Amino acid sequence: MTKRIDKGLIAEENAKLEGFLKQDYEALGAKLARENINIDEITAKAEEFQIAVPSWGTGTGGTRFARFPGIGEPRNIWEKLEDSAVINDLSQCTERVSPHFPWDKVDDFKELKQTSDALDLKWDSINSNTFQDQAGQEHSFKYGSLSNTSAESRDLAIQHNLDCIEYGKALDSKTLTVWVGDGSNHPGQQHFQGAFERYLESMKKIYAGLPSDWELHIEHKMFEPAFYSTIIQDWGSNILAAMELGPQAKSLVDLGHHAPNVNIEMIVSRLIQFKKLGGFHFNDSKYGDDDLDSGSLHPYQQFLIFNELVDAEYRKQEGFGPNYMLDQSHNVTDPIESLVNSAASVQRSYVSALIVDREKLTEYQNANDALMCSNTLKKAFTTDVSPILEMARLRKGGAIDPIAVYRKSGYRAQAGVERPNSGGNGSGIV
Ligand code: PSV
Ligand code: MN
Ligand code: MN
Repeated sequence: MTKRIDKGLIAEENAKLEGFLKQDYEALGAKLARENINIDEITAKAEEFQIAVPSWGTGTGGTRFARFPGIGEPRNIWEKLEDSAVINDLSQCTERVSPHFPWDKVDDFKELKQTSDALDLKWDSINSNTFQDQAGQEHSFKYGSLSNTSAESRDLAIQHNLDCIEYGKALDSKTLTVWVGDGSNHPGQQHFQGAFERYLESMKKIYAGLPSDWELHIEHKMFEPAFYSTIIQDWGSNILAAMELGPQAKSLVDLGHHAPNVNIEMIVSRLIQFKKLGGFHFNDSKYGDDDLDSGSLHPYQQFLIFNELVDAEYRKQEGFGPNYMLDQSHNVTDPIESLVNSAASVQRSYVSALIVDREKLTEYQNANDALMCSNTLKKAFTTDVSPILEMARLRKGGAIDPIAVYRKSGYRAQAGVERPNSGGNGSGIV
């Protein structure tokens, strides 16, 4: 097995930076104290923060034009777990992995659970896949899965989701995430209402198979692979489906799945208000579902989303507790580095939102002082909370500078030796 990141190396590298970190942390602590914020309380919250890593994200992504495999890519779910353990060793905020079936091929789930336990990893939401046909599949998903006009194709898709629940039980997961590629490419190709009725009928059968302590997360996406219409194209259809199914069904927000310029943070607020916010797939984008690294382009949007999430936390909103996950495609970077960076970027948004002066914000809102409302948010956003993130990692045994430690560890080069011929990421993208 590829070695984890040596704790000794982490300690050695941390020792070089600890003195500077202490100075920066004290300076930030003094600044925050002037605002009546106790820095250690914020750091404790940062230490609690967790975001799941997608199993498919540990391999190099690609486009429909090309994929350029990296060195030593994981060849199976066991190797993806090894990489996930490394990400968590360094970041100390990614102890959960979200699998995707059947991309992740597993014969023995008991063995897989033992492996994840040994690596101190847990399982997040189970992702089903009915957006492509598998080898030898009897009834195709070419014209849809859960909404297909063919009952045989629908039954196959339903059964796959029920199987995913069983896999999840073995892994001690509590959530099933359903994203389907169902839709149409031509006006008139599909009867909108008929297709949505078939989808709901299928989803009801999946919902009926959910254990009582599970949630079913519905992921919407505006376009792709269908380019004219998509069955769950936006949060409207999403919440309608979730409401129709029942309290265990909630909506999942993937940041790249909206029309350009849509106010995602307001969608988040609406979903929170109606107890329908199930979870997130974090990524960033410029044009569409780009799946770029979280916060690499729109860190303020990410912060504004966390402003809503922290507001719900602050108000102790009933039924609030979404799953956080990354869903990215790493085409030109080492996926481990991107995932470590992105986890920290999302954690940063959380921490920045924690230092928003909510009492003042409410006062300004009630007084209709638009400028000061905006300034209150900007003040938190522009405060550099890096020392808090670094201290949280240090206190949990992670790396102050995770990318530097990772590069020094030589993990990727070693993976290249131990994983020969690793040309594929098992994600089905070629
Ligand atoms: C679809 O674009 C999506 O965001 C869904 O979450 C899929 O399961 C995932 O990407 C796969 O990459
Ligand atoms: Mn997604
Ligand atoms: Mn996507």
